[in-house]
Amino acid sequence: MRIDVITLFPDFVRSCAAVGVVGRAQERELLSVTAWNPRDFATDSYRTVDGRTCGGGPGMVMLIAPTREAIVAARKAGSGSKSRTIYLSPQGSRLTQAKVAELAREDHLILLCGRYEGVDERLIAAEVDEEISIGDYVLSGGELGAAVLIDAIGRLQDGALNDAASAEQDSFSDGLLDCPHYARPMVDELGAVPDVLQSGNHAMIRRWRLKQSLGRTWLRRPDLLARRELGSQARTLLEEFRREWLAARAGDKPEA
Ligand code: 4GX
Repeated sequence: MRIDVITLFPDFVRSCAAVGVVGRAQERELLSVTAWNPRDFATDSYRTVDGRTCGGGPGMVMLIAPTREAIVAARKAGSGSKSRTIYLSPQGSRLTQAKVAELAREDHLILLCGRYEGVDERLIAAEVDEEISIGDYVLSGGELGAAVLIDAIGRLQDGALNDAASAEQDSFSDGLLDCPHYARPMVDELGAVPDVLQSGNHAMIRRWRLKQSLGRTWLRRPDLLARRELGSQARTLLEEFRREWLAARAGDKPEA
């Protein structure tokens, strides 16, 4: 997969994409991230990339011409494959793991990062296929959003994770939060690893993990459970978790 990023801070995007799982995916040629700077496409001697907002008021807007030339260059660089152009902005639809999985199947993405008050609306109308927001807060530019997308998409490329099963076990891949994880020592001054994980009974371990996932989702993200139909085993496990959790909470209360 090819990802081109249109940004006034190409070094930041390159360095984000150079580390960890995504950096390794690039080394394995599963993914290639290229950053393009509109400033390199500006034609005046000041290499201007922004202008005052029309109608007055504070703030600057990224100019059509140099930004568009950068997009055109990125499209040409991905010769042949049709590309999908995404603008990172708080006005976009909220990013989900389902959207990440969908984008991970594309051959060529172009990510447009706005600075200042954003990009001229006419460029968005003409060149952007879709607006995505990484969350309901305001960043100073789209680069962190692009980095989030590259990371989440990059790790889903076939061969990027050393253990392919780990992608399937992620939080959200099945709409539930992840279960707790432990490593040796089995007993530490901070406590012991739950007995079931030491039992070697893999059916029991699977059952315990699903129960923990359901319980944590119920406690921390009930909105995720509300959107989803639970099977009969899951309902039983969640009921068991709830009963134990309520009993433990009652036991903690001094007046109980
Ligand atoms: N998820 N930002 C874009 C420029 C801008 C300003 C106004 C459109 C209109 C963000 C987010 C985000 C800050 C990126 C403003 N664009 N990006 N930038 N939340 O906050 O993706």
